[in-house]
Amino acid sequence: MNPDYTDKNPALGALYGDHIQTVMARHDHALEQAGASHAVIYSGNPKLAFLDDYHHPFKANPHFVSWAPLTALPFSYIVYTPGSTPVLIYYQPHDYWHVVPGAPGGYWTSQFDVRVVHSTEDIAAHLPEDREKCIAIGEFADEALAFGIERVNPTTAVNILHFARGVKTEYELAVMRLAAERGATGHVAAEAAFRAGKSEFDIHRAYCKAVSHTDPELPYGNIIALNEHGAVLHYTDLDRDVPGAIRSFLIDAGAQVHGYASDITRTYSNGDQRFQDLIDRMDAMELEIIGRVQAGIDYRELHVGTHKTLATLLVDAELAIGDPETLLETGVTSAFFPHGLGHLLGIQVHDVGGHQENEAGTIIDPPSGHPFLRLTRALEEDMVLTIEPGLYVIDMLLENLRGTPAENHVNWDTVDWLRPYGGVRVEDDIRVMANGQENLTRDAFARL
Ligand SMILES: [Mn+2]
Repeated sequence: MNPDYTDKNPALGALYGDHIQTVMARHDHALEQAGASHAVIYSGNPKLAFLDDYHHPFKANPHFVSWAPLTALPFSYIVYTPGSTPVLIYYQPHDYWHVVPGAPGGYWTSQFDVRVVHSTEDIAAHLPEDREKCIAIGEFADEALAFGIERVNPTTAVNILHFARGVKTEYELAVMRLAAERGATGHVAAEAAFRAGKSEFDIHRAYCKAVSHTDPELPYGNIIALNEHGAVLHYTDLDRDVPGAIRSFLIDAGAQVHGYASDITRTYSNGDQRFQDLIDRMDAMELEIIGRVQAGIDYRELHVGTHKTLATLLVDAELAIGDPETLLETGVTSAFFPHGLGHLLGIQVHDVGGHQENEAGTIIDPPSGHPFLRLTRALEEDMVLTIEPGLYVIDMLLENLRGTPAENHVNWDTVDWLRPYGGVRVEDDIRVMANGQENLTRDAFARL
């Protein structure tokens, strides 16, 4: 039986009060530093497609979601004044064209002074009168929806809040364990569809059904890649046809619970033992790197260290020849593994604050030669991040090695063998602990 993913889940309700205390303390600090007295956080509104009367799927302001598990509540506001119960202006339009949000209900209601409004004209009356002492946080496509607040998304406050969000509360960790479990359920269904010889499109449908998500509810577009499609890092085409021969399956897909994401990748072989051996090597390497995760570790070093470990793996798998230092220096490992080791995870799949050294917003650049690394911070307890090493045949990158000192360090025959399989990526979601880590993903698979 599936766990309770709703906002009636009593276990989440028991943790939510402390979560709100933490969120309020973060806003107390942000407001003080910004020299303001009230935070007005706008949920956002759907946007129209160009020259059309249809809206793009609504995506709530992540700042709003950090307060409440309300991912489908446009035109709503949270008004927070330090020392007072936060006010939730809950927009429930009179509208017979669409389904409107139901009456407020769920564990979150006890933490807010909820004011239901039926018209945007009724919102202003619930905002603080001294607008010059307010900051607004959100995307205001229509200036009128900021109701005269001129300080919109001030950098001082936003940097503080983004930096703080890197560390999760107990409530957030519980929600993310559920998101991991939901995603794992989808992965099991997707693997079964792959074993049954389905197309990418039908594997995708099996996944969405298992996690009970529409496409816009997925935290990111599913990567469902058969054969060489696995080498396209963000492959989202969903081929409708079953390929003539099915060799491999790379799936990078997550799920969400109350706006928090999981982000999980697995690679499967369709019976070929040599490719399975490569998957097993990558799986063991991923677990070994996860074993290095703990508070105080610099994620940049973890990423560069992965290249060294990968170099040894490439030699063992007969894809490369040479010592690890040479394979790093000549760019061989980067050609096989051209993306970052991982990123912060939370309300956003690539969560904010990954490059922030501090709450003032000082940026830590990725190490030279590794421009795509999204997390450069030192790790702290209760951060949640991904570890996702990969290895692919991307001809565009491997061809760049021709005519360079790297050329003789690549075993091109093995590259030719691997090309029809695309590549391998294994990704888990990891909570940083003081002296180790919690693997949200493996734990979730084990609970199924
Ligand atoms: Mn990821």
